[in-house]
Amino acid sequence: MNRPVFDIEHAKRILRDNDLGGYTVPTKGLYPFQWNWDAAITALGWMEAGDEPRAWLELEMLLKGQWDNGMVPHIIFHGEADTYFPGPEVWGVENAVKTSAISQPPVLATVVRILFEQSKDRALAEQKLAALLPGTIACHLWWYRERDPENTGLVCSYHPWESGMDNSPAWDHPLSAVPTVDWEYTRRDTGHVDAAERPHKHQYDRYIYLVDFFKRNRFDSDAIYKSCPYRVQDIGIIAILQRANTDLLALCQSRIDDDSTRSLQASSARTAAAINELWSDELSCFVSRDTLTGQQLKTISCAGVLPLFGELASPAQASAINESLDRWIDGAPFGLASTHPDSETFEPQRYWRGPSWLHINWMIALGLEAYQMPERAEQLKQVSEACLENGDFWEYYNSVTGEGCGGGEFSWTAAIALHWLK
Ligand code: 2M8
Repeated sequence: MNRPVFDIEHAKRILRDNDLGGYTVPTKGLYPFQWNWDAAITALGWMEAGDEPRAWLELEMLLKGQWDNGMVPHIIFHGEADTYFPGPEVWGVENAVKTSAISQPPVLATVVRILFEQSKDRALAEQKLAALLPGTIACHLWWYRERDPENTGLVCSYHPWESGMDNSPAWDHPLSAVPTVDWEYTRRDTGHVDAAERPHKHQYDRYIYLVDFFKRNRFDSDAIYKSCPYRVQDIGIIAILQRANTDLLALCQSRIDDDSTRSLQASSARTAAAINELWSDELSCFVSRDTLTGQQLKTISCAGVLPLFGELASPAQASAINESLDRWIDGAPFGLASTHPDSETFEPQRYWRGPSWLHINWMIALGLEAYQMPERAEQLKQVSEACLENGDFWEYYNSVTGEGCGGGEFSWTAAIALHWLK
């Protein structure tokens, strides 16, 4: 295949157009603030666009929202906008920089490592790495301390939004145990995007209940851990954190060697020792687990493939997953479908219930390469390029038809195209 299949200048223009002065919105209107894992992926695009200072700045702006306890929130409300719900007043966080009260998949350290290794301006790279390392270490320590207080090796998530895969069918059951919010609100997302491509009201009612719950509990970690009605060991977050922790420790080598790095090493080892609890022989895939019921959440989703990226799978598990990818891609050729196409809950156009997401494909392809499966990694590249062939950079793609879905002119899609598919 002749690369690239997309217009490089168009991709760069999207980043510039979505730049609100040091941070990049995912897309205008629908998501008018800075999102955590979007920012990390987008920084990769800024690097490829040849603007190294701007790439580093994206991450520095993200850490401006970091909480004193180390959490990097999922949304940083740097500016004001009335096109998104729920905004800062609903979250109720009183910090100087307004933020949400949950986090998102911590791909940050992996991106810091890539930027550091790719950077041509070595003096700048050293300076920015030194500036970003303390916050990134604090972020990982936060995950292990606050989200795994019993040292199980498997961190937990308190909200489907924290997974980044908001309405994945994996969350249907645990979310059904959450009460619905008892006040009226107006969603803004379905004013920007076809409702058939977004979550349902019954899911939003519970998303907002949880936002209220964190506020009612004054964001107190202990209280929330003990009583949150939604507490899931999310295989996507766990795998991404494991990869990021390896990358962070590599960056710390010969720079930082103290209690914090020793603690991070121990955490990685605990995760590796516990990961089989999240393997399903029946599904030939990793799955998440509801810690309130102890039940595995039996959905075959792209998150269950991410342990390849985290290098958490055994060789036998990796080949079982690889085998299942044949049918997964045959059934949804503009993949990788976020939910397996043979699943009853598969919807090829609805957000995280079946569409394909190119930044996830990139992570999985890296995982496949780590497991010496270059042909499969190349196939993921090709299906990703097939999505881009209609000429725009959509938020996600219908995995059966290749049609673009959600928001258009989307930062992380443009960025990952520049970084991975150029
Ligand atoms: C989507 O999530 C937000 C809530 O965080 C939303 O729908 O309002 C998800 O796709 C998430 O993964 C992503 O980071 C965010 C911004 O692109 O949008």
